[in-house]
Order: sequence, then structure tokens, then C-alpha cells
Amino acid sequence: MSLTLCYFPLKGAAEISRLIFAYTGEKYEDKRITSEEWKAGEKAKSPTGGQPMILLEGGEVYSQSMAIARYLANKFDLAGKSGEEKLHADMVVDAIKSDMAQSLMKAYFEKDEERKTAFAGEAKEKINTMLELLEKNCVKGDGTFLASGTSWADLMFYNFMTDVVPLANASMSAGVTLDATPKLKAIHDKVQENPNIKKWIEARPQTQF
Ligand SMILES: N[C@@H](CCC(=O)N[C@@H](CS)C(=O)NCC(=O)O)C(=O)O
Repeated sequence: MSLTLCYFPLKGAAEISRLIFAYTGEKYEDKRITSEEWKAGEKAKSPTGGQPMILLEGGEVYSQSMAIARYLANKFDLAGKSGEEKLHADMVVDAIKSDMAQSLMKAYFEKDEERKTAFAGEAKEKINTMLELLEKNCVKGDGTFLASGTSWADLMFYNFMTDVVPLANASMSAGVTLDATPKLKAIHDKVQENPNIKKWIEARPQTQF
């Protein structure tokens, strides 16, 4: 039995794990759970009450998107080749998830127009600062964050630029680009050009989020 990744029919917090499966070519079941199914019984299966969840070969269920993605990165050798490389990859992933993506999402989902404008301004500033820092301090390889080659940090960055930033650019004129950060652009492009990733991007269900 292969691994089963469960999530709503969205890219959202499961897409980084799907990208890890896609990049490595490892087989899994991409189980998409509707809101109705979730409420009707699936939610009760999640150890921490949310999705995504992963069902392991032995039947155990685990949740929390970043714990699942980190587990897969370790399992499929995309976490980094040493303790320090793993720390480096985690640092980049946290900067993307906890700092950049979170500030954009806070603005994106805000209903009050005045607050939305203020949050969008803050998000833009945070992202531009973080992109400069990642460019300056965090790219150790040739088109990869790690010196040893592609890692889940590169896939996380690609996920952010491909699935999160376009929403913010379209709806809040966030204007986030990689024009001033050539090393980050090279990381994005290297993932985008990977044949397994290309295949997944073409084949994956089309969803807004
Ligand atoms: N910190 C958790 C958040 C989990 C979470 O809230 N997931 C949402 C979907 S993105 C969910 O399951 N919502 C439905 C619910 O909580 O019942 C993670 O990263 O996995």
C-alpha cells in the first residue's frame, strides 16, 4: 500500500507535499476530501483536527502540513544532506511559510477594505525585504538554496511564487516579482523546468487556491 495524502480539493497547504511527490516520482494516493465528507467523519480522523493528513503504509494517520512535507522530504532525500543543510532548508521554508505567505494571506482574506489595504502594504514590504535577504544570504547552490542541490526549500519557494503570489498580484496589486533577485529566479526556473514538475503542473486539477 502506498502513502495517502488527504486534503480538500485545493492546492493550499497540501501542495508542497504534492510537489515533493511529483518531483521524486514517488507513488501516492492524492485523496481529495470534500467539505461534506470532512464534516461527516473525516475530521474525526485528524490527530490535530485539520487537513492535510497523511495515511502511512501501516494505517497510522498524521496531520500538520509542514510536519508532513518535512517527513516526505526526509523520506525521499530532499531535506538536506547534513544537520546544517536541514537547518538551512527549514529556515528558508519557515521564512516562506510563516513570514511571507502568512502576511499575504492575512491581507488576501481580510474583508474590511481599509484594513485590507494596510495589510497588503505590510505584506508587500515584508515580502520584498525577505526576498532581498533570501537572495543575499540563503542561496548556497547553483540554482538551489542548498549547496548539495535541489531540496524541498526550492519546491516551497516555487509553490509560493506559483500558487500564492499570483493571487496577491491579481487581487491586491501586490506587484511581487523576481526581477531584482536573479538567484531566486534561477531557483524558481530550475524547479519549473524539471520534467516531473512540468508534468504535474499540467496534470493537476485546476483550482483557484
Ligand atoms: N497548522 C495546520 C492548519 C490546519 C488547518 O487549519 N487546515 C484547514 C485547511 S487549510 C482545515 O482543515 N480546515 C477545516 C477544519 O479545521 O475543520 C496545518 O498547517 O496543517
